[in-house]
Amino acid sequence: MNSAWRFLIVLSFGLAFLAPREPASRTSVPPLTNALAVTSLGGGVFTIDGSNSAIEVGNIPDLRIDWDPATGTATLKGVARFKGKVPKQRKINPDSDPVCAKMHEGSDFRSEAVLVNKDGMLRNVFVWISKGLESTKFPVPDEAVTLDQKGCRFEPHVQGVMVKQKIFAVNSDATTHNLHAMGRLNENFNFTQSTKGAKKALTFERKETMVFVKCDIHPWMGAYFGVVTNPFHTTTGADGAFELKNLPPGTYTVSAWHEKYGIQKKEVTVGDGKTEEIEFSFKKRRRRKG
Ligand SMILES: [Cu+2]
Repeated sequence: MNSAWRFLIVLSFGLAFLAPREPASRTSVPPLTNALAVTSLGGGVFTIDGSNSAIEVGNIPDLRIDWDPATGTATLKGVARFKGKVPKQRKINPDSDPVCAKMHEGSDFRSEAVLVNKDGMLRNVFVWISKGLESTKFPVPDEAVTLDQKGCRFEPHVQGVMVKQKIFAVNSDATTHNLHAMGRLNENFNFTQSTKGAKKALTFERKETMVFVKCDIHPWMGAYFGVVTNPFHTTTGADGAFELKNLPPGTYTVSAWHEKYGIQKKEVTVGDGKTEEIEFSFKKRRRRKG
């Protein structure tokens, strides 16, 4: 064995030791300190073997090229379908808060985890380009997104945002709400908004799909953010449809996530000026026997 090979083997072992690992639980990862931060910024990353299981080597310059909107000629669109018997959603009892109880008096107040329309289309599926745009640097959008607390729910229930994009947390209810983020890589902010009209600006600093936000006062309230590094993300509406427009032609992995039914990925190639259609199909996971 020559010395060059020996050097590479030693280097590989050393780097494998440093490589990020999937955290075993929400609490086991020190926030923002490990090599995942490098990946999350989407900066230039050296890989040892050229595969997707990248081994990162410290902080290196951002080698990405700036996004050129003139290249955005392609479209990906499709639907998220639900297969099987649609589960009945859990009924929510808001009586712990008289303001919430009053707002939902006489209504059928239920969980919005699984919303399927009469055509079997699934709502609140977060869809985004998860691979294929690593070499492009996208500006942070000027527009803010809003997470409203309205009718004792978070609105919207699922939405995407870019890293560092401004998020306004708003309270539209005449009662006190709390926003408690439960991300693994992002700061777990935790604050209350006690007056109607309260508004606070937030950002997520790290790529993370998904970040759960809950209200510690009303246990039925939950929302999800997909925090991504490109603007090609969306959430399926009541018709289960999605569309990603102004995409540069290329080959991409499109990911689709649902809070109960997990994540699905599809690889798709779309040409210059073309539209490709994709369908995601979600079904209830089987419980393992024994
Ligand atoms: Cu609340």
